[in-house]
Amino acid sequence: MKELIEKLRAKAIEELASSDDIEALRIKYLGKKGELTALLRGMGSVSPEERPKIGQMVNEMREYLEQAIDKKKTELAEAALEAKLAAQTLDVTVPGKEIPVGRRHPLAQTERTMRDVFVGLGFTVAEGPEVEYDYYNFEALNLPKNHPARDTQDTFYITDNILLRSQTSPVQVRVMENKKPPIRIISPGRVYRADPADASHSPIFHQLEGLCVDKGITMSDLKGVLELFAKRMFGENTRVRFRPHHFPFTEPSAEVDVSCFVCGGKGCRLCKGEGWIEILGAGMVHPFVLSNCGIDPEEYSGFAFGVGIERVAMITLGIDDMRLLYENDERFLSQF
Ligand code: 2NM
Repeated sequence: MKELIEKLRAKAIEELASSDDIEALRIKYLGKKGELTALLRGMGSVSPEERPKIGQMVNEMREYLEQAIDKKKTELAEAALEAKLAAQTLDVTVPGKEIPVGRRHPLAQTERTMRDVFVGLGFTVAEGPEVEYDYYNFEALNLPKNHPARDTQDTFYITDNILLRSQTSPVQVRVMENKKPPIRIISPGRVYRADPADASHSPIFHQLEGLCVDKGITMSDLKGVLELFAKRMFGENTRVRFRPHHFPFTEPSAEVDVSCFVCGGKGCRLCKGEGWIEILGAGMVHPFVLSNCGIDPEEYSGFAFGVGIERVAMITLGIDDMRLLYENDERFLSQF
C-alpha cells in the first residue's frame, strides 16, 4: 500500500510537471472517481494497525497534490498573461498616424468665393450645356458670321452648327429665352477655346458670367455690383476702373481693372508697374441680344459681365503658371 502511494505520488508529480491541462490532472487524481479516491477504497485490505498511518499518508498526499495543482494553475495563468502582454505591445505614447484630409481645388475655392458674392446679392446660379449650338454661342449674341471668334482656328467645332461653348453666355441666352425679367443670374462653368496651353492660356478654362435684366437697369448698377465684387475678392480698399472696349453682345462695353491689392496702385511686380490689374469684361446687354431672346429692349435693359476664374485664382493665390492648376500635383495643390 505504501509503495502504491509513493508510486502514485511520483507519477502525479511527473505528470504535473509535464502537462498543461491541470484540470484534467485534478480530476484524474483528486476527482470522485480519481486514483487517490480509488486508493482510499482499497483501505479495506490494510491491517487495522497500519490504517491510521496509511490514512495519514493518503491525506498528506491529497494536500500536497491540491497545493501543487493550485500552484501550477497560478503559474500557467501568469505565463499566459505574460505571453499575451508581450504579444500585444501597445504604446499609448506613440503619436497617432495623421489621416490625410483632402481639400477643394484652388479653382473650386476661387469659384465658390466669387459665387458667394453674387449669391449674396440675390443672383442665382444657372447652368447649361458645354456642347452648344452655334446659335446660342454666337448668333444670338450678335456675333456676325465673319467675326474672328467664330473661326475654326479659335473655336472647337463638332459639326457646322454644334461646338464646344467658348463662353458661358449661351447659358444666359437660354435663361432670357425662357424667363421674363427680372433676371439675376450667374453662370460659372467650363469653356473651350482653341488656344495652345501656356502660362496664361488653356484650351479648357473657366468663366463666371453674370446677367441682370430688369426695368431701368443702368451702367451704375453694373458699377455698384462690380465694385462690391472687387472689394470682396481683393480687399475693401480696392478701387475699380472702367475702360471703354468693344464686345458684340454689349453696348456700351468696358474692360474693368481693379487697383493692385499688393501695392495699392503704386506699381509693383504683380501689376507690372501699372497699379491696375485687368480682371473682367462687362457692359450693357446689346438691344439686339435682348430682342433675339424675346425681351423688349424698349421696356427692359440689363448689364452683363464675364470673369475668368483662373485669372482671379492666379492673382489672389499668387500662381504664376495656369498649367499648374490642371496637373493635379499634390505638392502644388496642398499649398492652398
Ligand atoms: C463678357 C463681357 C461682357 C456677357 C454678355 C452676356 C449676354 F448673354 F447677356 F449677352 N453674357 N455675358 C458678357 C459681356 C461677357 O465676358 C468677358
